[in-house]
Amino acid sequence: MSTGYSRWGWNHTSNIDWMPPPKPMPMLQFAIKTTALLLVVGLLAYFVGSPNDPPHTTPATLSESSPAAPLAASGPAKTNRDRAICVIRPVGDSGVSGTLHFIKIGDDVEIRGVIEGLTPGKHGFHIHEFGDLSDAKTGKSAGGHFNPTNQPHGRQDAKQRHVGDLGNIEADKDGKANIKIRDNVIELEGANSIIGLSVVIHADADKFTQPVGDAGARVAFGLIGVAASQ
Ligand SMILES: [Cu+2]
Ligand SMILES: [Zn+2]
Repeated sequence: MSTGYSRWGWNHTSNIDWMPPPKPMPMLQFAIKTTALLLVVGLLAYFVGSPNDPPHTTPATLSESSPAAPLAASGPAKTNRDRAICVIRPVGDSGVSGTLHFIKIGDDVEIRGVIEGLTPGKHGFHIHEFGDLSDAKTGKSAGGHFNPTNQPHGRQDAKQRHVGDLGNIEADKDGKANIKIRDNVIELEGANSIIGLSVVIHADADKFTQPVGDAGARVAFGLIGVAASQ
């Protein structure tokens, strides 16, 4: 055995030998010694620690993790982006509220729902660019019309329109609007996705004038989110 290896042991002499190194210890030798020491400490900790609770930890860990495994395997791995929902809440004290469902049908998205508390007649109905409902006094936090393609404002069926331009909804004499609008511009995925944005309902009719249709104040809005179920 060489001198270097003889210092490896855990005997008294070798310890004394390297504790106050008479000459600078070669880095490799130091590293080996440190590693060996850590290894021994680690192994000791392992062998001392594990017999204390052997039957408990191992099966417990197994039984805790085993229910999670089938859950993860059978859980919804797909993205559920063919339905969205928007709960409409009043802006200010308008009292306008309702729920809208967005259903992907082929290349279209159909919007269905009922809005109540409106004044009878037509009301501008748009997707606005932010899902920010923090300003419920004016609705301004929702930003402007969703316009990712940088087009002028327009009718729903116009060639040029904001993606968010969905025309008007119409309330009956009781202030109730039954909504069924089919659109082939808005989407629930991709560049024209409206998920995370907002629906804004206006006090007046959208007159399709520039820049945003002159539909007046915002009377209700809601955040568009992924729907919970199919
Ligand atoms: Cu609007
Ligand atoms: Zn617009």
